Amino acid sequence: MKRIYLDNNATTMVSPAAAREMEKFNTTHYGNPSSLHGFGLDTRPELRKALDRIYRLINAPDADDVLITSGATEANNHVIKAVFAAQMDSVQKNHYITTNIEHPTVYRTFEYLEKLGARVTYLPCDKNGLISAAQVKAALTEQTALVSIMLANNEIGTILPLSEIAAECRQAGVLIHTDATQAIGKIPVNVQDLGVDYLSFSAHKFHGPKGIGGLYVRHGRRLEPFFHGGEQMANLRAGTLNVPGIIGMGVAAQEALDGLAYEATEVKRLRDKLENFILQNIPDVFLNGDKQKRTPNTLNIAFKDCEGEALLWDLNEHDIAASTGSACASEELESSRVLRALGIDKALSHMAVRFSLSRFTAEKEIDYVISVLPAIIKRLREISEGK
Ligand code: C6P
Repeated sequence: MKRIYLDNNATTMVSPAAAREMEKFNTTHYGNPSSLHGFGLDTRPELRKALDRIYRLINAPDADDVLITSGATEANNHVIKAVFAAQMDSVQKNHYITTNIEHPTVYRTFEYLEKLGARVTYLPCDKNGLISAAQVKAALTEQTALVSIMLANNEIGTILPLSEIAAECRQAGVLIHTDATQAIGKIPVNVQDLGVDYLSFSAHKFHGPKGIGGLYVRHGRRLEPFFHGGEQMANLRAGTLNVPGIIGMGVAAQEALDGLAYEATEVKRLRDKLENFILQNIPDVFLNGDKQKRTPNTLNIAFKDCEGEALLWDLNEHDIAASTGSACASEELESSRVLRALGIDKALSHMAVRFSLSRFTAEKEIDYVISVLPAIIKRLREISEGK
């Protein structure tokens, strides 16, 4: 059997259809869309088509903007720093609300703003990784400029009640941003139902290419430019458009939308098969995150007396790829900040592993994992007990 990839929250395989389309725009239709000749002009209708597909994926009305970025990192940095820059002259609006389970591209950006004088409230999640609209309401003040809360968590998959949170923000006249990077392609994401002002995403999390993503901006919401020096993206982001990337993201967006029912049924069934097997057959295991309010592909589970890193190595020896948490924190010695935010025992937080599936995960792959996992865990536990 070929290698088994269960780390789809870190990144996904580019879908064959997206890869095929991108190839054309790398080799034959390689013009710069800003150029006034055939090579450039040829790309424009295809770019429009790709953007339309991206709008449809999040149900964005035509009047709203989707700023194409290099991914969610840029989108998160852009919106948070742009709101801060727009409020710089206002001592009245110097407060920000976020959570203690955000991706580092959000919370580290807020930590940076704190150094520049911003006041930031980091709302604590409950033991399942949930944040309530009531918590947000209680934290809102006359000074709050922006609330930034993720839609789905990357490590545990918990889905947060964003439409209720956004309703509280609207009521208070405060801007609301959500990082939807881990939600898109896994659950329906509809900016009109959510009622958010800004929303970030990355194509490589839904079988598009790396280095491309976007920031949705509701009509009428202000956004300071981040990159200056070009008229691209209505002067909001200078730089030659990544045409193959946008085209690939467009195809992936269409496929992600078409595949949502499959995610909710088949991908979830396979995730549940793995989860139920582990819970029923391996003693002393602890599920992290909310069992119900969770993305259908994600399973974060701690195996007592089994170091997460060691387990990853053993899985890798069996050609199975998983992770202990966020890929960008894989070099950190400290255990996951998200798991510690759940209040779980520090030692146990070092024993967690994230399995994340995709629509390309086959049942026989899950069956293989199930067939080798008990022996791997048993061996690692014996080592840890010094047997
Ligand atoms: N999370 C993970 O293993 P970029 O790298 O810009 O495409 O996406 C950053 C990002 C932003 N928000 C969330 C919620 C994310 O999950 C990620 C990427 C990966 O969990 C890599 S750290």
